Amino acid sequence: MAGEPQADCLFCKIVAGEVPATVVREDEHTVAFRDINPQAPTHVLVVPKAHYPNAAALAADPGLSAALLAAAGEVATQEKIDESGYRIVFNTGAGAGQTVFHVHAHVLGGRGLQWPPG
Ligand code: IU
Repeated sequence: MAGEPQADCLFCKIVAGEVPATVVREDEHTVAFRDINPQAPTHVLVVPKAHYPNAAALAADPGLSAALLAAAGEVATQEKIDESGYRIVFNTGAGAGQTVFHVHAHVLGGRGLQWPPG
């Protein structure tokens, strides 16, 4: 069923507290934790607690999609990167660099960010 935890999913395990992570924010629907391999001074991943493999699949739940984006914005405020500017990225598909197939928003900031990304 859509959204059900997947036994082999790393981020489902982080959500369940079975794998440690540095959690910076949590609410009823989302968890935000620091990326283990940060690409910027602030690099936080925001995930829905429910399992959806990517952003396109998450779009089936508009309320949860909105909750995830709101949480990403709140992380940016909490991390004090909201005024300097930050980037929210959903790598979608292996060809775009997605390596963990539980949808996650990368929240990146704290340095200048180039466009287009590599
Ligand atoms: P991607 O968009 O699927 O490539 O992002 C996955 C991210 O998950 C990537 O930035 C990793 O550094 C990060 N990550 C993590 O934070 N903790 C882990 O145990 C593993 C990956 I594996």
